[in-house]
Amino acid sequence: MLLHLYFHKLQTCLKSKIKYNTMRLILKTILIFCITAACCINPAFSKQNLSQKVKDEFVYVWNNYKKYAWGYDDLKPISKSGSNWYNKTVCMTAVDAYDAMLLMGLEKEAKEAKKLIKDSLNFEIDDYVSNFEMTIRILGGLLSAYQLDNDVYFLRMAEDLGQRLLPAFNSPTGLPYRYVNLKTGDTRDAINVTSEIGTLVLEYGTLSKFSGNPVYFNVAKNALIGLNSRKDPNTGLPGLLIDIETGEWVFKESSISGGIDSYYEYLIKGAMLFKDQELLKIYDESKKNIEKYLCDTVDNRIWYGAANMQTGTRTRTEFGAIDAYYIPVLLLGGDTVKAQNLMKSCFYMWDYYSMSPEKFNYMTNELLIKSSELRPELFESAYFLWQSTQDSSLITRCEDMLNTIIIKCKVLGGYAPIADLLGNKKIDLLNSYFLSETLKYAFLILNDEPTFDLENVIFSTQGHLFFKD
Ligand code: DMJ
Repeated sequence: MLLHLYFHKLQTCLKSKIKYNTMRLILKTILIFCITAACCINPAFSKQNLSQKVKDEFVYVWNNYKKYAWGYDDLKPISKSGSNWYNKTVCMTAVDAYDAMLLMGLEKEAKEAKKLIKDSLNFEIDDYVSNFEMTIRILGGLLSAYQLDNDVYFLRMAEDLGQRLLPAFNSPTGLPYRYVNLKTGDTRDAINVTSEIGTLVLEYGTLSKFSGNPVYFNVAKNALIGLNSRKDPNTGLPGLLIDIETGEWVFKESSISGGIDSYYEYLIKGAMLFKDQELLKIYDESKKNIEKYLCDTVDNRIWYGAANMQTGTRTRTEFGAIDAYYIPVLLLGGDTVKAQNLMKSCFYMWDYYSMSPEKFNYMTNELLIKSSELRPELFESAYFLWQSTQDSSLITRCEDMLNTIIIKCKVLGGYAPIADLLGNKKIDLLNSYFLSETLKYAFLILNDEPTFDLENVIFSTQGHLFFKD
């Protein structure tokens, strides 16, 4: 019947010489109608195809990594090569992606990644590494791998890494140095970032749980408490940068954004994973201060800006892709309404630029940092919001977002982030979070048949899985 109608229309159009564009529009409408009808008749049809699509894109990236960057930390999708963060590889892409492979049931790829890790990962590296990045990506990846596939190798490697990172905490305040040499234990950079100090407790705490050595949990929790005790007594807000030798803030601007972000995330997630009332109390107080000093409403949309940590006065009205992380934080803290409102704002931002920009001014819509870096936070938020509300429009949204990134970022050597949303230039580096988070959360929301029971899981800031007791 439909086909008949279509051909009838086609004939009519040809006769009346309707332009090619009109024809395309009609054809597109019919196609959308057919797909929608097929999905309504069999909803499983749609979801199965969508989750398979995410898996296909994941495998596409992994195959390019194998071809052009095997053994390196990151894939460079434009120059079709690889690069390392330090003077030796830490197998970042493989370690970060491994649990996503297990979740997606990608057995062949998981075997390849595990072999690469076992053959090449060695922490005897005479270089200064970031305590934060090594923790969220490598320590988190290894511990998640251990919990999912029970191979004790992963735990042994996590313990080795944990031991090598520990000297970072040898400071007068107990707050960690930013960098530590994995071979010598030397440290550097006493000026550290709030999020980098406050985003360790999930991984360190889990290492304590499995190794039986409490030192890891203690140093990481101590860092969180240390940050809390140094918040401004007037506003209760933390700054962005602190001198960990003196305990003095050196950049006194507060926000929920990059540089502070996952500190808040680990207060609530740490409280939940370790049933820690002290962390919960700090989170609850923090939330009140955030609402009081950082939240703005513009045209019925809520945003979070930056403020002077001592006075609470607004310093910037900026928001960006990364800030959507606050939606799952709000959900975990029990504020579903606020989470839904912030989700609307984030979709507004995505729609305005056809992808989430790194930063824009929410008062003027001006683009401030023009790149769009294939970040996970919007998929992550949609997944957790869908979990708590079952709002199926979120699935449609994610499908659209997935299609957009396929169209805009897929290149011959993998996926490349956008350097400038107003132009065509791309960035020649695919961050490992694209596999460990972005595609993982896209898969989770678009998939119906989970391979693991995720009921008791807390996802780390890098998308790794930590099971509650
Ligand atoms: C990830 O590396 C982590 O989520 C980190 O905490 C900050 N955000 C990036 C992804 O955007």
